[in-house]
Amino acid sequence: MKTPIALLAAACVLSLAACGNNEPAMDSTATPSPSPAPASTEPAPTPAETPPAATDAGTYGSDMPPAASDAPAAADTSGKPAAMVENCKTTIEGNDAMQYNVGSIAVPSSCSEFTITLNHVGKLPIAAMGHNVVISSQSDMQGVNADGIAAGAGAHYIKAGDTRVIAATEMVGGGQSTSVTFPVAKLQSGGPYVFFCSFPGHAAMMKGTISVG
Ligand SMILES: [Cu+2]
Repeated sequence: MKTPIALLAAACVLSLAACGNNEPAMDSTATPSPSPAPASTEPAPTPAETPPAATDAGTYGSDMPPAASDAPAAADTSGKPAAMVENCKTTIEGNDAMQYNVGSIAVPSSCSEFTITLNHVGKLPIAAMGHNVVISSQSDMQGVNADGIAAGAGAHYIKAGDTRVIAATEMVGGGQSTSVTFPVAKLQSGGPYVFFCSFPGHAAMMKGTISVG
């Protein structure tokens, strides 16, 4: 679909007179508008039309989408909201669609300890859709997760004595809750830090950032 737009833009460049005036060439439904602005914003079906078409059409070409994918790996690529934090505690949810309801947790620096409660709001049993919350540095996440999976369900998918684990809840199934409290000082060196679910296959989707600030 981008080629026709590009051609259209090119056509506009070639015939500035046609594009510059207020003739709604493509827009049969537009109400008559006295607006002096280039009236191309209303009928435009794609972002390619939003920049000033006359000057930029040639240089912008097709790469208009925002560069969200270039964000650092630790960023909240999920687009999920931040957790609600109150009294040095937060409650987050996991569901049967293998998702947390938040993408980040901001721990107030005034807290000496912090508590995370996980409510599994789904219905599936722990063996099929277990969830937990594990905190580690971002760089340790993959190793903690891999070793946790190797440790198995009986170990709640956390390797016993794993010193890379800053905090971890138990694994819970649908309708269950669990929580963990940990010293905030553990998050104040060597970050960035992440939280994730160590159930096999879940960390790819169930992860977020946790930071003190
Ligand atoms: Cu999970």
